[in-house]
This record gives sequence, structure tokens and C-alpha cells, in this order.
Amino acid sequence: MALLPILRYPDPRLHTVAAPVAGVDEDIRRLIADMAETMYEAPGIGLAATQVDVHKRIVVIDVSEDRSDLRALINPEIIERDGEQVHEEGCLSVPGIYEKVTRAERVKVRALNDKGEPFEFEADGLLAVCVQHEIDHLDGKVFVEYLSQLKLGRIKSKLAKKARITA
Ligand code: GNR
Ligand code: NI
Repeated sequence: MALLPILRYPDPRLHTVAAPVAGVDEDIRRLIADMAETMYEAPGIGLAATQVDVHKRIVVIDVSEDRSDLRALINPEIIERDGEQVHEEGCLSVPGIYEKVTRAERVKVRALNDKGEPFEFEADGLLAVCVQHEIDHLDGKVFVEYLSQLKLGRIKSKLAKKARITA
């Protein structure tokens, strides 16, 4: 297993649209294991392959308290959505920034598992938020892009200032 470096906003590579996985093989399973290790170490509740500069449609998620409920989703698709919820979000690619985002309250998701088999599940609450946040990454979208231009501008200067200090 290996820890993978996480891209930081506004890295333009975060805007890459990820390609579907054509076949689930040992390389994909190794990537999933490395992504899970990277997510747990961060620590985070989800990680999209986009964030580790791999532009394939793969995400890992674990919203459980005890970090015992790892889900790997390959080629995930939201096939039903309803309701609305507002949740404060953060992102490993935008460290230190937490803002409220409005998303669907409930989603039904179809994906492949790490054996390449299709499966479906329904999610609400934080898991639904996380699924939507991760699929956005695969589509090249970062949560701060839902915010007003004013807020986004302030976030960009804050991150630029921090990058100058840590560089
Ligand atoms: O760790 C994370 N926490 C989080 C909190 C609220 C809404 C979404 C998230 S996902 C984030 C990890 C991450 O950046 N995934 O892409
Ligand atoms: Ni994120």
C-alpha cells in the first residue's frame, strides 16, 4: 500500500473529467487500496481518484465513526435523487475551508464493486452528501465552485496567502 499525494485547489488538474473504468483488474484494486489508505490517513470521509491525479471514475467513501465501512465505487452514477439538504462541507483538496452547500437529501447510486459487479444502494444524510461531493470531483467540480463569486474570491486569496507561507 502507498500514500498518494493529494492535489490542492486551484490546481487545474482538479477540473479534469475522469474517464469510465473499462475493466476492473489488479491495478484498479491496488489503486483503490492506496486511495483508501490515503483517505484514512488524511483523515477524510471520501476521496475521488481525481484528487490523486488519476482521471478514472473511482471513489472511496467511509462515513462511519469507527472507520469500518469502506465503500469503493467504480463508475458511480446517481440514478435517482430527491429532496434537499444543506450541509457544511470540507475537502481534502481545499484544506481549512468549510462552507454550506445545498444538495439532494436522498440519492440512489449504481456502481461497480471491486470485482467489477454492478450494485445499487440508497443513501441519505452525510453519505448522500459525500457521494455527490465525490462524483462532482470525477466531473472536474470542486465544492467551492457552488459558492458565490465573492466567497470564492476570498477563498482563493486565503489559499494563495497560505501557499506563500508554506512554500
Ligand atoms: O473528508 C471530507 N469531509 C467532508 C465533509 C462534508 C462533506 C464532504 C466531505 S468529503 C471530504 C473528503 C474529500 O475531499 N473528498 O473529496
Ligand atoms: Ni473533496
